[in-house]
Amino acid sequence: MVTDAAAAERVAAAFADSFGQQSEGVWAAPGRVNVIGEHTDYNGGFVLPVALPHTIRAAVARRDDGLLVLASAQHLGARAEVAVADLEPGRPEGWAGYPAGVVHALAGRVPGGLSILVDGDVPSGAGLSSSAALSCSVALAVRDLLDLDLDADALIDVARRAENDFVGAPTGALDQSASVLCTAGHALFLDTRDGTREQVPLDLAAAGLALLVIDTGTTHDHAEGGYRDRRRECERAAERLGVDLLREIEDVAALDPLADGSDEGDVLLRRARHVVTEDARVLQVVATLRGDADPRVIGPVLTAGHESLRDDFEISVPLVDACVEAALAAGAHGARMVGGGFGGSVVALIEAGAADDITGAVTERFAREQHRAPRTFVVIPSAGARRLA
Ligand code: GAF
Repeated sequence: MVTDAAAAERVAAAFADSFGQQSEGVWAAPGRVNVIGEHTDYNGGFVLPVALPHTIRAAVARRDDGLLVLASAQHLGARAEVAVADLEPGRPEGWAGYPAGVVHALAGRVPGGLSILVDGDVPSGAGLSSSAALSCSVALAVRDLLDLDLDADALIDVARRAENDFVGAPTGALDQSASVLCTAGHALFLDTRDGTREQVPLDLAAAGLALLVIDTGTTHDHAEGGYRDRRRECERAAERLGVDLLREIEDVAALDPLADGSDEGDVLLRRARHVVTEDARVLQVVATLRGDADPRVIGPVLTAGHESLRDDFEISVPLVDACVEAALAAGAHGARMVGGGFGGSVVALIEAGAADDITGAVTERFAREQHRAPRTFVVIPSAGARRLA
């Protein structure tokens, strides 16, 4: 992990190399790991993310030729150049779509053009929200540089629209909210229905504990299609229950009308049951963190979240299940998949000194499955999006 100062220096130097001029500033936004509250955001429910120390950094300067020119330290040679006035959803594609989507979402408020170089260390394809870190770093940069009147909620909305409307990824606002709103030493308890939030102190080290992220290194092609299907199923379940959002259902007994004996009814019941029970799990974890109970009791709640995502929401994959099993067998208090699903990372609540043993156990299990060793790191609850230079 690099310090903010070293990261700023590195991206400013890469900008100068790439554009032959100095940048006007450097901004950063973090990836996230969600402690609990998965697939609740687009249902108006609760989430509890923590910002990672891993960030995407954007060095930016204004231009006067109307062009948006995008470069990336991770994709050298893949420069994208398009007139701001010609931006339209879907073009440019790939990583450049996220910063382009942000500029598009601010259409009419970006006079002239912009040169942007991005650099970062949020693992991509790992369910740790590298794309929201990218969108949020650029959104913050453009706001500050052009002195736009956008508060944190408006910034989150610009970054979410870049992903939904420009890139075409039908996400909720969990990742963008985490990237903008999280603060060091805290988990962000967010009610996605009305935006109410609370910074919940998260000092697991004081209890001799740690959160370990295990990036399984697996992603699946159907992740986006699967995500879209789940979102539609939740909307359909809400419609059949006569509510706007599944968040309005607080008791699983209220889901009974979905069980009409049809296959569709069974699927919708299980999808909705995940959302309703997951909201309850977020509230349970927050109550534990606010009180003086031993945080080890959170472990089984995380594992129950995994079982619900695996069995009711059906978005886990065998390698991720194997990772959770191996971590639990090696002594983790709880473990669950994080993010959109169909691969990515697992988060485990462990004793502070157990990271090497648990990494070793998962590595051994992966070797048996003919899979390369996972990448792991202990989570340090870090700061949200900020200006570095
Ligand atoms: C992805 C999405 F981008 C989020 O909005 C959220 O739905 C998450 O999956 C699941 O909790 O990260």
